[in-house]
Amino acid sequence: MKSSDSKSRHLITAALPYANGPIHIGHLAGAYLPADTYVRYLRALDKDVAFICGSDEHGAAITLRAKKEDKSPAEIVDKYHKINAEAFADFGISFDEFHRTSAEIHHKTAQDFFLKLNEQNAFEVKESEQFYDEEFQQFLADRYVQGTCPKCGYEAAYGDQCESCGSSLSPTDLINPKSTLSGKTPVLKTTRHWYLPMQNEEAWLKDWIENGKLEGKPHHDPKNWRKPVVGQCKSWIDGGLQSRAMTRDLDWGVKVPLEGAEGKVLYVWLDAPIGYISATKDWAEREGKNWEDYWKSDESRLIHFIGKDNIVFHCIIFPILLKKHGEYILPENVPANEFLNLEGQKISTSRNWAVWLHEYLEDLKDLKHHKDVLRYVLSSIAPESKDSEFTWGDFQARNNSELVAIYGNFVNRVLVLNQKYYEGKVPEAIDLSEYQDIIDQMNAHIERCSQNLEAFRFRDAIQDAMSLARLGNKFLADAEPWKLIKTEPEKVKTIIHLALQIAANCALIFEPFLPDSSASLQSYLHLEGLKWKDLGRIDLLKAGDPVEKGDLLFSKLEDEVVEAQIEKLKASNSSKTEKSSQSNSKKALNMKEIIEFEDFLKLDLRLGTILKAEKLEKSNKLLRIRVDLGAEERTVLSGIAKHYEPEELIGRQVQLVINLKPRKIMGELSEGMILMGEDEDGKLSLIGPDKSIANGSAVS
Ligand code: B3M
Ligand code: ZN
Repeated sequence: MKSSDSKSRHLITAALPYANGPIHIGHLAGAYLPADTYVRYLRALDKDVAFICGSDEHGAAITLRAKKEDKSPAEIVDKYHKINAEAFADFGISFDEFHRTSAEIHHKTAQDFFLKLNEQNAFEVKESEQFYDEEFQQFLADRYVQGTCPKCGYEAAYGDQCESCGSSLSPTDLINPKSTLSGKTPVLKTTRHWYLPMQNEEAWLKDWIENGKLEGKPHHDPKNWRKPVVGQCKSWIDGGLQSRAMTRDLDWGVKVPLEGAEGKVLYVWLDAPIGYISATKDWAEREGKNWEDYWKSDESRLIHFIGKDNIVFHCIIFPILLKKHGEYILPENVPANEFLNLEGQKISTSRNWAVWLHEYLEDLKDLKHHKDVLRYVLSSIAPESKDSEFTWGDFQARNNSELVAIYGNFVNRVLVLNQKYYEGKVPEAIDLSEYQDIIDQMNAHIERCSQNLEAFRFRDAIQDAMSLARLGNKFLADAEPWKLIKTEPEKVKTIIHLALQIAANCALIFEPFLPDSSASLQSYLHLEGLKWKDLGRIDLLKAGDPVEKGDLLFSKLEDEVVEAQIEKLKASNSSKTEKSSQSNSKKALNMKEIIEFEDFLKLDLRLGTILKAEKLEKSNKLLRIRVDLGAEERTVLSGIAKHYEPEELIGRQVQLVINLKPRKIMGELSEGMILMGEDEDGKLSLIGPDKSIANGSAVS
């Protein structure tokens, strides 16, 4: 039996993105695009589906962002919730609900859930010493502490996780911990929290993950889970689970609804997954449905689409909470994706190394069906079994040589020929028997596509759909109806008839993947109300039915557009490098040997103003520079001709070493050295004073 037939209701969730920044292609490829494709497939199967998502508006990710933007957390979540909700809607991610965890119904749902667990004694209340920032008078949970990772030595690891090696950490594991609020070393202070003793749950979790069994009964087929997901879970369980605090000392979040817990909120990773439940309630109320049919019934299947960094929360912690609560179903599958890299580097928000969805939608809007193009590329390179890579060159190639040259070309050709030969009316099929092999191949591609969708293999599934378009394109090219139209008009009718049926099948099979272009094609063909079960039919169009000539489905992407995107990426990245190289203290400094203070004092450093600068005829590197040092003027030769035009330098104040032994360079005497900053790529930059200061003043 197909997994989609095993239950009558489908609850599909996509990770709630933090409302602390915009959505980029990594997020899309990780969770939202595969989820949307799957949901569209289920709807085409006429299934009862709830597609649930929303903004995650709590946790340190939000409060730290607020601090950075000098806004309140509420302003931050309002801003990014709006941006992201709009970008998802514009892109055609077809959520039934895009909720937010700041909603009242969510606070209530999360608190009730917590209370029920507390009544069942699911938590241990423990006192422990935690980091505290005395200056800000705040406990420092998770991302509020940074320090050196004890596992890999990365110096900017967070208190909950090292982003370099992926280890999960406690703040007190960090070497040389610093508060991210004050930058100071925190002190330890006693506090009380509610802990989930996860070590007590290992046995059933192991049976559930490894054998797909729950309380001895089959729950899901473990073979359907992705290997990296099962692998990560197993290594967590085998490494031994520990008690994890489910509350935090923070003033932003869902308040712990207990006496004596003032100033405490629920841990964001307790509250956020419950967000799926509150969002479902909100949707059900609006749609006149019963939310419990989706969360508490054996007739419902729960599927979580996430990125790999969320695996432990969705496969271990949330299932423990759901099971302890007692009334909820557990996920049937968690098809987590690996990471998408961009042009050879990790996507990074802080370095602005990303393709932002809202910017893509604007920048590429002249490209025909540009949303579908991004969907096509991201599905084709989906990081399902390992990390994958987005490059603009590959994006262009897939648009031009697949969408334009194969699918678009096929559809356009058959529609134009049909217009030309039959005034846009579907011709009769005189004898299809000669083409049985084509029909068989068509059905094979459709069958494979369905199987791949059932197994969450979107990368293969979209290629099956493209194989159908390729089949149509090749069929038309090989049959060459334009050569036969005079001599064998009956045969040409059959060819065009069959090609139109293949185009109609393309319009259906591509719908979950490329909804916009599919809708255009369906409108050209006047197809309405067809479903996935209609795929494979060769009577989707009847002889005599009118069809339009339509527009080209896709357009060529020119080099300039691609180059502009690459430039944009590099430019925004380099404007941030200054910051990132400071925070990325991991990079070796390659420091020279230690010197004595006396050695340093030997240098005579002064400030001077450039009076004159000119190129040296014999050199393309050197400039001859005349500098005013107050009491005297000097001529210095400096190797900055490639970095500055002489005119730019006049009037600039610079730092010089004035007691360097005069040197002859290319026959001319240089009486000092101008100090310069030099980056990794050898780019030079003058180092002037912050305010103007008398020429000849000492630098020390
Ligand atoms: N907001 C983490 C993330 O964006 C988190 C997911 C919550 S899903 C319940 O990676
Ligand atoms: Zn590490």
